[in-house]
Amino acid sequence: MIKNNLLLTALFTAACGSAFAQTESFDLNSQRGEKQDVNMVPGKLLDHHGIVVNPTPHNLNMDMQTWTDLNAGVKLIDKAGKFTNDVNFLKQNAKGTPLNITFGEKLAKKAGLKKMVSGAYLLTVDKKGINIVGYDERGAFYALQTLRQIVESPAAQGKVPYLTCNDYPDLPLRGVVEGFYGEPWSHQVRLSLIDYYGRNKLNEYVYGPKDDPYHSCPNWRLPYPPEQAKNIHELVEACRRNRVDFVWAIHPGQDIKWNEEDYNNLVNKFNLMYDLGVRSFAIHFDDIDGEGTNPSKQVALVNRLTKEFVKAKGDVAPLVVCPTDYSQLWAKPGPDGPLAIYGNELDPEVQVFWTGAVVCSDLTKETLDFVDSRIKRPAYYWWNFPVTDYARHIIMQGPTYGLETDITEKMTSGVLSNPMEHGEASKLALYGVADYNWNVADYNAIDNWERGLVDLTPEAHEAYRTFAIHSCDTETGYRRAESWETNTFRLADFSQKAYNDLYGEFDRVEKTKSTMER
Ligand code: 14T
Repeated sequence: MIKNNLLLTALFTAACGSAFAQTESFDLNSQRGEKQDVNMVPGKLLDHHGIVVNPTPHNLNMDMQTWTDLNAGVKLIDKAGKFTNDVNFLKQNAKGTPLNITFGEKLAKKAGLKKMVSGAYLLTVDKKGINIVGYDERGAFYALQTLRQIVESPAAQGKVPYLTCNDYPDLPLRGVVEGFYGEPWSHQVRLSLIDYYGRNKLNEYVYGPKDDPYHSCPNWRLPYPPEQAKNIHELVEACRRNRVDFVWAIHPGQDIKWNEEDYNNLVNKFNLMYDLGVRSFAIHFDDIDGEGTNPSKQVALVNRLTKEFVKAKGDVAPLVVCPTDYSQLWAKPGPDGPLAIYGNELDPEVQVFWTGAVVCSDLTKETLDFVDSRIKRPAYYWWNFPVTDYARHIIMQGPTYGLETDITEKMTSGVLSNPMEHGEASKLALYGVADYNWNVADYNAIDNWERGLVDLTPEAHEAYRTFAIHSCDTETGYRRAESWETNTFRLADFSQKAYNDLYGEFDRVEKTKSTMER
């Protein structure tokens, strides 16, 4: 539980648009200036001719006249022996269609992959069979996800059209931060979500639930109890299977002392996590006050850990850090401000989180310009959507939108979504986050939402849609379009038709629960 509930309630309300103060140091006027416009959802429904792939591939060319039937099975040729467990969606048969999987930079160049980045792949289906060349192992795994989605599409049913798919991700870091206040996700929900990340080509899961006492105060210095340690090891393994990087985050800032003892406490905890299999780490300095907020000390700590832990281990990824000034709402802009200190002093390999103009806000070039010029690197966008810890009455089910579609990897290293404490119910939003990160320019929020509803509830998508369309807006926080197909009912303009329409919709809403449970 949050220690200071009252303070946090005030914090949440302030952050997302009312007149309460966060702390004395925050500027109330700028908080009042926060927009409460409800923007319409961009995009439109497309016809996918029965073949649905998420995230939307770059360059998928299909010859719908010529198909290969895989119902008899495939003959797996997997020289590296890495994909035995990834082809379970196909029957295997020594006399079946050859499915050849290779990966590596050299092979990728030779095969003509369009972008030499982690996750890129070339998938072809022709008379010789199915051929996959990944830029790396992750890329080959993604090619299999594309193949699986095509084979499982309504128009395919175990067959696959001749095709070429020369595909790659636009943004390098794509994923989820379990970073909300409230009940952390259960182990089961986490495992289910990790599979979902893999299927949708998300590659990063930052573990940082605010109310895990071993992540934050008071127990960040202590080892996890055995049962929880075992679970974390299992999460690392699940991430490995899904080619997702598991990033374990620590939130030590509220009571950290800038001395040797606490430095050693931190390294000790990292070592315990390393022993559980963790190879990527983050340090969150958000939502704290006092000594811990000192940006020079934060930077010195992260640099020292980079040298004495990350580099010394040799197999640990560059660190990720969330500065205390993570939003433009209170970030001091000046040349000596915390972000400038990060820019001037922080090891250039370290990723830095940023939430945008306010705490829950749209991804814009404007806010990235602001932060990138100061931190001197592309920010890592911590997107506070669909998190609802500041509006706990709602299950957010609206379209994933509010992300400008001309953003490049030079401006952000990627979008990391902070979801609801309701993990399963967050999948619909993550379907969009995955799509956006992979193919920014083609992102179509409405179409993504419509596809997501069907993907998650193939047999009950109409009922799910009815529930979802009326469960989008926070009303006071990050405003979202809601009920956009329902006309406002005004008593003054009463007509039998208006009455019947509204009554019919209420009737459908009432039935969603029983339909979905069937
Ligand atoms: F680290 C950050 F980028 C961040 O967003 N931190 C928290 C996050 O854990 C929380 O889920 C999110 C949405 O409520 O916002 C941040 O928490 C806040 C921010 C505030 F401005 C809590 C209270 C605030 F007043």
